[in-house]
Amino acid sequence: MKNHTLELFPPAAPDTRHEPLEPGAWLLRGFALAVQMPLLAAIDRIAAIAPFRHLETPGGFRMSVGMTNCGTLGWVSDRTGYRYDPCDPLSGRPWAAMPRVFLDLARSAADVAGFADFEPDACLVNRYEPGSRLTLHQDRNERGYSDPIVSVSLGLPAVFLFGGDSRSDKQRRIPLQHGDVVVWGGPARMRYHGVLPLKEGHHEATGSQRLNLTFRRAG
Ligand code: MD3
Ligand code: FE
Repeated sequence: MKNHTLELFPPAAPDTRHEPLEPGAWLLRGFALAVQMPLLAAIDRIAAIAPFRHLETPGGFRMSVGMTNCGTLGWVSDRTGYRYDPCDPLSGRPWAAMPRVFLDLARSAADVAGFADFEPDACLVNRYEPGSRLTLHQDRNERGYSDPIVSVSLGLPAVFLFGGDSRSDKQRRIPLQHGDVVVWGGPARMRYHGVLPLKEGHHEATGSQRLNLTFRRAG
């Protein structure tokens, strides 16, 4: 018999289930909620050192997502290409150190998904405003692909596009909410992915924005 418990007694607390999305990919709903305040405070400190900026793509387009980084390496883009850089090209200075709360969250999420001993050295911080989007792409600037990528969503919800190993493969739409953490490793690591344009809205934690952290082993 079908279990109707959740329909009759919906959880009063936020949903925190762990859902395998595809081989190698785990959605940990609400996994970051307990540390949302320290995460947001740390993002403010990171952005005080290296402000959010709209990078230029090698093709000359301005990215609609604002970006900054922390860790020993940061992801940047300019007319010469994409790369990880130990310094912020705007200031010539190193990125902020990876906050302890970032490291602990990324490591424990990777552990739950079966990737032991994840040691990220880079965290790209993405800031979405209404209309900001990320077109379909692969993450292939890291030195190796054996480590997972851990992503943390904060603030306004977004629709994540999870495609295949070819750009033209059909994409699945996955709504991501405040506090959700996703671990992408193994066979999911090189999948094409993107984010649909952010809808207008207000979130009590971030106002009119969505913030996304992606933890990587880049070097
Ligand atoms: C699946 N960021 O920064 S996070 C990115 O919401 C990026 O800001 C999106 O894609 C965002 O590169 C999506 C989820 C994500 C990140 C990396 C992946 C999914 C991934 C790498 C491989 C497969
Ligand atoms: Fe990506």
